[in-house]
Amino acid sequence: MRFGTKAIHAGVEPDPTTGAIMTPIYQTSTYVQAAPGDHKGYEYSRTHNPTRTALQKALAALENGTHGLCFSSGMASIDAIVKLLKPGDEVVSTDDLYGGTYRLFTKIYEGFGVKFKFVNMSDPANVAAAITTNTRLIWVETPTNPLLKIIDIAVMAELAKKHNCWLGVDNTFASPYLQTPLDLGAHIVMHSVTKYLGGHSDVVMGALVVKDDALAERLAFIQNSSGATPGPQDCFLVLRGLKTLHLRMQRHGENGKVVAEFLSKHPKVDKLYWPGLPTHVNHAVAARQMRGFGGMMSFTLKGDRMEDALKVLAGTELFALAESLGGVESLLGHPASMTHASIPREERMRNGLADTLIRLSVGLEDSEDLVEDLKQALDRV
Ligand code: P1T
Repeated sequence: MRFGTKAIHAGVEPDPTTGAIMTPIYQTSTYVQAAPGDHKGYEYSRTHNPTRTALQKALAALENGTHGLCFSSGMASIDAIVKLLKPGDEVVSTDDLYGGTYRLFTKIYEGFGVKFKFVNMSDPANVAAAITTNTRLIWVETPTNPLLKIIDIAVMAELAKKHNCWLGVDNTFASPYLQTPLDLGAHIVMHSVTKYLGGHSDVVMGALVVKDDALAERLAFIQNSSGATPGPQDCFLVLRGLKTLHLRMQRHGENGKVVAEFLSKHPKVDKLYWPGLPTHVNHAVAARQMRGFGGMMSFTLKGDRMEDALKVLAGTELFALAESLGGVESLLGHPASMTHASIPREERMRNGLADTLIRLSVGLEDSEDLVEDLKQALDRV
């Protein structure tokens, strides 16, 4: 089955009792048993819920995996992966990554004795140099948030295989429409479902997809034991969102290209980070491992003055100033004070995340309107 057909049909079947074509919202915490242990596969909704099961199957199919696991947020899904580790284990992670992931790693799990190294993964030699016999996980985000670096998943998979550790890929910025890391050798693919998969800025959720039965069993044990599972109403909303994922991603990419081309020629724009530009430092890897370049990008202004960046951030009318991304509406954000504020400034500076960086999540509006909006905001500078 091809991607669009899977987006609409995978995981969902007409409801067995009524024939309802849409998976019902099974708003129940528990299930009646005929005798102890004599049930229909559902005992308690933290463990299993039919609406969640349908979504987990759909996500597994879209990522070309065999097991999907949903969590109450993207962070809860990353948290479940780190719970596979024990004190003394090491993680090699990308240096440019979502601030919340950095915070979880350094402020929570370092306290439990797990060690994290953050390296520029655009050069695989940095990863190879950071791996020790204690390394259990290579954690990749690609494209990275917010600098849109591209990391070669297949090369990371070779390193993971050689050193007998897991490769986990945060696929939030790409979505499975643009990139399927399990096909490139990753062991675990992770999503902030809040973003493109949900697609309508109305749900917070996370997910993991794997294709190894034993790993799925361990993660399902953690999912149930820690209990950060989403409710059925949210699962329903994501099931609905998935049905248009292919159409939305296509349009995000088309609009992204128009906006990137506009910004790339604008005299006030200095650096522009969008992997679809031939001038992007990792464009060749992006063109090889992705099926398009998406609608996320970041830029700085010439002169690098904070007051100018603030004029743009406050000056757009269509692009709303907000955290998050991947919804139908366009958003812009200021990583240094918003999504990445939990990363110490020296660390951000070292990784090239400027105080003046502006991040765009290009939505599905008419691209001419988006360009006009950015143009008038840049005119204020
Ligand atoms: O917000 P949550 O659903 O818990 O997902 C966390 C997360 C994980 N990974 C990536 C790449 C992310 O971008 C996020 C969340 N990011 C934002 C809220 C943001 O605006 O960047």
